[in-house]
Amino acid sequence: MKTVFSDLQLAHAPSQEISDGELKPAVEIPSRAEIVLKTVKERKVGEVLSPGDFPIRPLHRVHAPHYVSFLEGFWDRWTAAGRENEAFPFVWPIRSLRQDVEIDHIDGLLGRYSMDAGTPLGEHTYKAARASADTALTAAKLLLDGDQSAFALCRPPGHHAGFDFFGGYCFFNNAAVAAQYLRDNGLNRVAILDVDYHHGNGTQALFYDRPDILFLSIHADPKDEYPYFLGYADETGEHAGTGFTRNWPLPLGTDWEGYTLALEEACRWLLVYKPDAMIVSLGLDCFEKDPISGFKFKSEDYILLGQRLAKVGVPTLFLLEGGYAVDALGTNCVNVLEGFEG
Ligand code: 6XA
Ligand code: ZN
Repeated sequence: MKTVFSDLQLAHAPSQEISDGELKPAVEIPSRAEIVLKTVKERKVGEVLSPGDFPIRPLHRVHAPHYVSFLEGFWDRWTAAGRENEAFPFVWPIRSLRQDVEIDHIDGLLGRYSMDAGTPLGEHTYKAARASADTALTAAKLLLDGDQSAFALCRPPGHHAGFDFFGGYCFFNNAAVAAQYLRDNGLNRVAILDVDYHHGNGTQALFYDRPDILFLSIHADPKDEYPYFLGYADETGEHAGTGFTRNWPLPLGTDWEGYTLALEEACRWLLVYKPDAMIVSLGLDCFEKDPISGFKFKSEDYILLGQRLAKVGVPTLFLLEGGYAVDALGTNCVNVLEGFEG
């Protein structure tokens, strides 16, 4: 299986994040990608390719052009306002505040285009996020060109990012961009299986009314875990997309055994849907030692996950999402890829 990776993705290097009422060391850091790349090479998963340069169009198929422009111009505006540290949003246009006024202030814009205060933006964030989306697109193109599987070593991750907002360490929704690209280039049905510990709210929302992109997600119950406001079992799609979203919220403390029932159900949906390709939003934060999560996967369980996904029997694009136990991240990730390849 080929891996796609770009060094530019390392340029987004946040130092701190806001969590638990503190400024803590950031967990979505470049070494995550570096250890995965190192393990891919050591265990000889396959060739490592650099992404191609894609035009802005595939990104605009998923994200609002004004949101993309906001991210692109953000650092210049931020520094022009006299700021020099990483940026965090802190005010949002929620219920009873106006949605219809045009915002010009950089702090207002940060709130307008975000869902949380936990996602630092820095000088090179846009460049890295673009490279991450290009990584996903390049891997998607490998499938279109006939590869049966590919691994997009994406960073920053994507599944929380929506049409016009960032959050949960995500800026561009790499899985969604890849799915739409596959649709735009001849595939009729694409499935996204999100196995990150957190619900992929951005991906779900982007395709909620569409039958051509099935979204399946297994994750920690949002009543106990981020993102709290989406990812419940009664969310099953709307309009033409009714029945084409499925969520399996699981209790904190879930281990591989507790997970497999949901995974089997998700695989059954995949068999019925018969997608032309499947995208796996591969978060590795179900791992027992993940510093921000509460599931109990062991490293060996990731081999089983890969083996099970292979049985679905469709061209598969693996795309890195979360996972913060850096020391084990390479092992866990390559376990999935090797399990898949058999
Ligand atoms: C709140 C937790 C963000 C979750 C990030 C993640 N700071 N999403 O791993 O999949
Ligand atoms: Zn996650």
